Amino acid sequence: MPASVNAMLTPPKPQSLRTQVAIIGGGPAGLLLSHLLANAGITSVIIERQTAAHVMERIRAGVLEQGSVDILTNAGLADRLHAQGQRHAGFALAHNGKTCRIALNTLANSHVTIYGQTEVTADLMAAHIARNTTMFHAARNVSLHNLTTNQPHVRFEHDGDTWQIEADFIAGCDGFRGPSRQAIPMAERVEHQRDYPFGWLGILADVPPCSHELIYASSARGFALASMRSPTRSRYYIQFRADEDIAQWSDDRIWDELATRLGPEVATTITPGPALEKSIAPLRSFVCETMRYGRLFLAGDAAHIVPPTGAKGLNLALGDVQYLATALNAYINANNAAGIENYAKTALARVWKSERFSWSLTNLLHDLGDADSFGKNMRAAELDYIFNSQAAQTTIAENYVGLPFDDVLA
Ligand code: FAS
Ligand code: PHB
Repeated sequence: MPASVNAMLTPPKPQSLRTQVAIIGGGPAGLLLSHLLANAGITSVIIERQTAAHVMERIRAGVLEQGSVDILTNAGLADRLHAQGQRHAGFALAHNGKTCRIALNTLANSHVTIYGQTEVTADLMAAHIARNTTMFHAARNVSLHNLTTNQPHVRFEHDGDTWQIEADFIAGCDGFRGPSRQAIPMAERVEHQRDYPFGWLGILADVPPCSHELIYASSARGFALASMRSPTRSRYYIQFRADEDIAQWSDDRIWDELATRLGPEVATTITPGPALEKSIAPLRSFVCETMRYGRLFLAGDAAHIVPPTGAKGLNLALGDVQYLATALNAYINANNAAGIENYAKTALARVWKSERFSWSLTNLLHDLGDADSFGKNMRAAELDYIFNSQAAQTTIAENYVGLPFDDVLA
């Protein structure tokens, strides 16, 4: 066979790179992990399917636990967060026109910070550009190999070239639909899932928030949430049936529905305005118990999903990454394998508690469409109990501000 044809048939030798940790997914989990590793003198490469602009445009979460603020602060990534984030010492539950304030500062001796995931991602990206991190955006056909050997590698296409990243470890930070979890043989994977027959319709608008703190409302027409991004930018959500068509929901219809569900008192303080963004998020609870498979470690949405009612998604992702960075640092720089051995167990302990809180708040505050009046009365009775019990409010406050971290090296 002529050499030219042979050359054409033989795939070009992939470009290859060697690093200590290959990170799949350049969302908040992957971006933060690379920073924490670099702060410990450990090299990494980030492989992201979307463009950097696409990743930066995502709206998503808005509430940071104090634990997440501490992680970003200790990593030297929180200057803008401290300058622009809003500290909230409480939030309100609303039901049948009555509201109950959950005082996070007095009941749980802590608070949360309102600072959008978009801003967190922008800060992480800016710091990566400053430290010249190797990042491949718009990577295609990412695949994972040799996970149970001590020479795993990742292959992908980028700008028409095939790349192979040789690494000591692979971190799967590629979200719910990424390839990392799928690379774990089904026989090795233990998964738990609960889907909800509704989603959230979110709207972002440059109007002043209707309240200085968040309001979670349970109404006969379903759930609603009044949140914010800044004193001039508001974020609202309404419970949305999975079979509904967003095209049927004009901005005016959404503002009217919010006024109805948040109650007459709050309705007078809502400032409607044109939607900058309108999107639907499905609600799901999901846990993959196999957060480690050989040299592959999963973190964030790649391993677990919570309904956003408890504002835990982003916070759990950042918590996982802190555990993983500590574990990899101990192994690589101190030859201490305790952390990588404990990682899955330690991370899952916190994940399951946040899953429970998010699931219980979702069931409490949403219209579950259950025909039986008993279920409805159970929820009404539980809300009535919470509105009148400091003990019940304290439980909610403790979980909302974020549960403590264990020592992954212990
Ligand atoms: P992410 O999904 O943020 O990042 C994973 C990255 O992997 C993405 O950039 C993706 O493009 C990349 N990736 C995927 N496949 C890949 C492949 N084949 N190759 C390379 N890269 C790949 N939480 C809240 O608290 N409040 C909210 O209101 C809220 N809203 C949400 C709305 C939506 C639609 C979603 C999906 C989540 C929402 N969350 C919310 C949860 C959210 O905050 C997540 O928990 C958080 O983004 C998790 O961060 P990561 O684990 O980094 O996953
Ligand atoms: C948000 O502001 O996007 C937000 C806040 C609290 C939640 C979920 C989302 O529970």
